Parts: sequence; C-alpha cells; structure tokens
Amino acid sequence: MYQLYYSPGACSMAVHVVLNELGVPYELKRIETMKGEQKSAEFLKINPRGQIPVLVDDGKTVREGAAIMLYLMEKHNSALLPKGGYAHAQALEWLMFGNATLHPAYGRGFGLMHAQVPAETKDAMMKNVVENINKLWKEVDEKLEKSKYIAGETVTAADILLTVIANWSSNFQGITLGSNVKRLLKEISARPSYQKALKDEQVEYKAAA
Ligand SMILES: N[C@@H](CCC(=O)N[C@@H](CS)C(=O)NCC(=O)O)C(=O)O
Repeated sequence: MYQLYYSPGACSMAVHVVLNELGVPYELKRIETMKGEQKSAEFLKINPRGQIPVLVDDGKTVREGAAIMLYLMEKHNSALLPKGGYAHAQALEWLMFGNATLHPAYGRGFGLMHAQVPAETKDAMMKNVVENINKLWKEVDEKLEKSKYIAGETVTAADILLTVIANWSSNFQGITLGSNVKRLLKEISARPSYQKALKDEQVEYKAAA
C-alpha cells in the first residue's frame, strides 16, 4: 500500500486527490509543518529536503510533487496524463507551471510573511509578490477562455494542482482570480476525489467562491 506524507491543504493535497482519482489504497501520514516536523531527524531520513509530499511505494520513496504525480499516473495508466504528442506536452507544461512557477510564487509570499524585515519594506515586497501571482493567474484565465481545462479539453493533474494552489490565496491581500479560473476551481473542487481529500485533511475550499 502507498503511504503519503502530507500536510493539510499543502501541495501534497494534489497527490492526495490523484490517489483518490486512481482509486488505489493508500495510508495518510500527517506531518505538522507548522510545528516544524518536516525538519525532524526522523522525517529528514525520509526526505533530506525537509518537505512534503513524499510517497512511499512498497519501501521505495518518491519525492517532489510533480514527480510523484507522474509516477502514479504512468504506473496506473491514468487518463489524467494524456499519452504522447502535443496533448502530453501540454499536460506536462501546465503541471510544471503549477509546480515550478506558480507554487514558488506563493512560496515567496509565505516566506516573506515570516521574514524579519521592516514593515514598510515587507509591504513593498509583498505588493510585488501579489502582482506576480496575479500576472500568472491572468495567463491561466486567458488560457481557460480558449479551452475547458488548462491543458486542453480533458482534465489533467495540472487542473488539480492549480486548484490546490488557488486555495492558498486567502492568506494574501489582493489576489484576483478571473471568472474562467473560478469556473475551473468550482468544477475540480467538486469532484468526489477532491471532496474526499478536503474531508480527510479537514480543509475548507474557499477559492472558488
Ligand atoms: N519542490 C517541492 C516543494 C515542496 C514544498 O514546497 N512543500 C511545502 C508544502 S506546499 C513544504 O513542505 N513546506 C514546509 C517547508 O518547506 O519547510 C515539491 O514540489 O515537492
């Protein structure tokens, strides 16, 4: 059975939803990131980077959220990852956009919240962080004007990851999600796989409102 190391509502939730979509058995291992459990000696043996998500598959460890999702989707031949050609490339592009562009953009904001810098400097830097996040969501909104899902006409793991990340927006002032983005968030967060993950992690979905 798979084991997923996660923290409620964090990027690990995208892996959690993918596991539900696949309908495979798994066990959840909660890590209290607010208490710094991800930096404990015990957890660092599982992931020396001190971060979740981590998936353990029969003793084999997979780290990095996008790599875990790709591993699972390929292993279980999931339609969440279109096979070959341009559809495959698009699904990868937008999964990587979520993982390596949008996630770090929010990450800078979370880091700044805890930074020891004068309030004025912090406000100016936060304005910049939020502007960048809004620019990225605007691109997503424009893409969703032209296609039902972010990578085309079928739902992919990228839609799930974007839906997870969007729910971090209420931690910041001034993040604007366009109407096409909201349409996607409503649809994806309503999927039974997503609802189950929200319930199990005890997270409220706010971003689609
Ligand atoms: N590149 C990593 C980033 C993972 C990451 O940033 N995880 C966050 C939660 S969303 C985390 O573990 N934060 C706690 C920390 O970094 O101490 C991935 O995609 O898996």
